[in-house]
Amino acid sequence: MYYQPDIETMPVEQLRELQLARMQKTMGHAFDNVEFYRNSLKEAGVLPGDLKSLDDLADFPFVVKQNMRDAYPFGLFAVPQKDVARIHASSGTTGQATVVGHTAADLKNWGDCFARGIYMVGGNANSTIQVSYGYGLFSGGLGAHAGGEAVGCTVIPISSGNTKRQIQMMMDLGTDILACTPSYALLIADTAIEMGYDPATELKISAGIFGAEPASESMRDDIRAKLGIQYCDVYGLSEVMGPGVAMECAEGNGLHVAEDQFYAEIVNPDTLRPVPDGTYGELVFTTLARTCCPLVRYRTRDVTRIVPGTCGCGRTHRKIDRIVGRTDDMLIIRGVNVFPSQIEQVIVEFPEIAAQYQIVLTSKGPLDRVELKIETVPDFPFDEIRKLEDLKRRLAGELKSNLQISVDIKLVEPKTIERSEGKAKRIIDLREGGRA
Ligand code: DLL
Repeated sequence: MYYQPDIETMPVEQLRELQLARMQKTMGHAFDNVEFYRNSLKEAGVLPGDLKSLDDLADFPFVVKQNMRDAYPFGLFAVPQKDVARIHASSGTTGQATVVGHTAADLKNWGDCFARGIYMVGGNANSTIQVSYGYGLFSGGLGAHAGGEAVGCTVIPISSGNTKRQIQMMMDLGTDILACTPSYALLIADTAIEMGYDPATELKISAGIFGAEPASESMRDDIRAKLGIQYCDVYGLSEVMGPGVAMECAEGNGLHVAEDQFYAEIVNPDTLRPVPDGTYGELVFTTLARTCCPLVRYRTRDVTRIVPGTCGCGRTHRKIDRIVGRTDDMLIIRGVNVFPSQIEQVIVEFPEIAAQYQIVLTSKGPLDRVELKIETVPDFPFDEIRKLEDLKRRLAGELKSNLQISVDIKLVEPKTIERSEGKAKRIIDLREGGRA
């Protein structure tokens, strides 16, 4: 079942034609209405008319987050203020926040994109969706909310927080679909278990739409098992729209990009040239239908690849793999490049430890010290020193041989690492000049 079958299963050739026509229109709209684009295209020696094929896009200049900061607040808006229906903003922990506007038409498209994901998990107008993403300037709450309303679901706009009440509502109102960050899903599951429920059998919930942060395979498995649900990974970013830019169907193995709305490229982060399908690189988006803030080649900094081949679900839109890291998240530890996802790959091989971890980076003289703080699983005999030491030694050995760096392991008891109701903080960089 598809939410918009004609669009979602459009023959590929027709889809590419639609993308090109929309891209040309977007380029013209951006050029005509946004001074930033007129300048950046001129500097790069291209004009909207030079875009004659999708491949020509590679000759156009990029937009980066700093451009958006510099344009604060309205510099990248392409419509008059009377047409701006809503504003969202990114939290901006460092530097200037960025604001993004949406026209009524943009908001309608957004709701439709997220609604496709609700169908991917078997939802429909009979479903009750509990939206436990934060509401407000963050795009999670209102984005998922719009999807639920577009489908005609019963929407519970509970926002994040007050976890026991979340569980009570799920029980009392018969929630079918939960939408929140993966870390919050795990906190909800663990809290339900603590309250004496078996969420997998006692809650009606059949699916979760989880995103806004990376989740390792083991964390996804943990959530799936504890809640007994289909896991749908939802990707998005406020600059490009919000949740629903790409969503994972029941086949798994990647997220379908809403290709009628967004054109995805994967570029080599060093050369900035597009790479072939299947190769990892930085994800770049060009919006195809946005009117308020059209974006041409926005560098997301997220690292993924296009999953080659077709999907068994019948949708023709290309899939991206789950996000494996960010080009700016890459840790440089004693000169070695390390992505947090590489550490996760090692962790999953150890059944004695849980998916909850934190990486703490400190300086030890001129050297970086890396500590991996990680929880053991509840049935691990935490008071048996010999077993603890043995586990530490094996884990450190495995990390050393996979990542070429020494990591101090600090095993902690279950439920000691702080849980998050929004995005989890997994990296704590306390090095001089680090991103604390
Ligand atoms: O996090 C939008 C969103 C809300 C997506 C709810 C999904 C669900 P921002 O706050 O602008 O927007 O953060 C965007 O979060 O560039 C990624 O690095 C990360 N991110 C988002 N979704 C995923 C995901 C929202 N499914 C940034 N997997 C992005 C991994 C994700 N990382």
